[in-house]
Amino acid sequence: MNRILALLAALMLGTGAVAHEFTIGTLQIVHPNMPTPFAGAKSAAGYMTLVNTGAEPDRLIGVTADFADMAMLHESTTDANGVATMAHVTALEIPAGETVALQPGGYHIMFMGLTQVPVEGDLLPVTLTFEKAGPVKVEFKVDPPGAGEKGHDQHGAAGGQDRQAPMPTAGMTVPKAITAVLTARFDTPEAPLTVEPVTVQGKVAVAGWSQDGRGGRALPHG
Ligand SMILES: [Cu+2]
Repeated sequence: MNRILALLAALMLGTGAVAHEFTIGTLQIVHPNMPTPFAGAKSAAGYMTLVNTGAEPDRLIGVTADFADMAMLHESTTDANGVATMAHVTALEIPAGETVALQPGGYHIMFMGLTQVPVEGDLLPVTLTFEKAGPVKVEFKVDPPGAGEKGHDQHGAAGGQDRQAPMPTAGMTVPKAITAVLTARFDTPEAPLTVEPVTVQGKVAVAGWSQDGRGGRALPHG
């Protein structure tokens, strides 16, 4: 069943996307991909489908890539008022026997501070670390620009803009990095963004924000 889901997920990726996959233990990593970012982009989003065919849950707890200063797991959500927010997620659970999709508008890997220009067709080496299965080297395929990039633009609280502001670099603390990401993504001269102190509680980082009379908390799921 999961095998079929994985294949379906791979097939539904659209024209031009050729599926590939990697396996470690009972985990399948189906078609890790990055839609070609805009020219001059400082960051890019990556997607994939994770299938756990085993009897035990596992968790994605780390991402590293040589082609970016920093790679992070993000979750985009849109509330009832259509306000999009994103949050840094420190771990993503893949329950036993289930499939978790990283896709536009939801979970994604964000590669920040690109140190090389991704070109369609490239296979970019990335190391994913799972809590139980351990580290696995995969290749993110650079796919045609498409829906993925549009989905990622919805990070912009002020209407989906993506200004590609400078992204934080390695060496920052997690709270500093989150504040920098929120500010870079959402702050505009017309609607200045206030990011309240980011607190890290165990494995959960909480960022409060307010902008233009609205406010909220960017909360990763635990
Ligand atoms: Cu993101």
